[in-house]
Amino acid sequence: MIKFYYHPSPNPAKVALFLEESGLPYELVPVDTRKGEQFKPAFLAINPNGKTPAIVDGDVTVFDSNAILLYLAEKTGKFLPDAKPATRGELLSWLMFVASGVGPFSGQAVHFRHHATEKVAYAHNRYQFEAQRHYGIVNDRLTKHEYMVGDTYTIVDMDVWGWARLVPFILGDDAWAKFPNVKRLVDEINARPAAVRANGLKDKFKFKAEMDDEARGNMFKHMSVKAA
Ligand SMILES: N[C@@H](CCC(=O)N[C@@H](CS)C(=O)NCC(=O)O)C(=O)O
Repeated sequence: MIKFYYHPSPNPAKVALFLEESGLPYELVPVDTRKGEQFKPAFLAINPNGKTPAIVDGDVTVFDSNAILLYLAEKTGKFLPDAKPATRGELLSWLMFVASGVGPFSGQAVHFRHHATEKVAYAHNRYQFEAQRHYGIVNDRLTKHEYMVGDTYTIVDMDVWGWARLVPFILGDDAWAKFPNVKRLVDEINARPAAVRANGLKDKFKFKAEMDDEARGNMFKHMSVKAA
């Protein structure tokens, strides 16, 4: 059975959604990142990057939410668009766009909006601007197409959903007004029974909720470890 290394946060949520959508049997393994469990040697052997999600499927180990989505889609043949080369090009492009753009810029936008221990206007403005720019591109895409790739719900929509559920937290309470088609997709996915089950996984364990000194020490290593 697939072991799914999970924390209730945006990147693991995408994998939770795929697993629930596909019906693949899996065992949930909690990794409490605010307590520093991502740095245990046993977990670093699975993901040297020390971040969730990761999966172990027999003798196959995959880390990074985007790699896991592609692996699981190819394994099951589910939630992929048609196999035409042109569509495959779109799938890979949008998957990498979310992996290298939407995810990292959303993460940094959240960091400087909510967590930075000093207010840094330059960093805040840069990451708010870049995160908004990325959601603008997704919104334009979803203005012309019902789903991100092809005419059907695929892993790219799941990939977008992981972070886009949190648009008001990332960009401010009024941000949805700028991205109505991203909201349409998020609302549609949130209403799916698999998404309700994926969202409910967080209640299966008691994860540390406080963002206190212990959590900051584990999540924001630059505060305690100097760069070489
Ligand atoms: N590119 C990775 C990013 C993974 C990532 O940043 N995971 C976060 C949760 S959303 C995490 O585990 N953070 C713990 C830490 O940074 O120590 C992916 O998409 O899986």
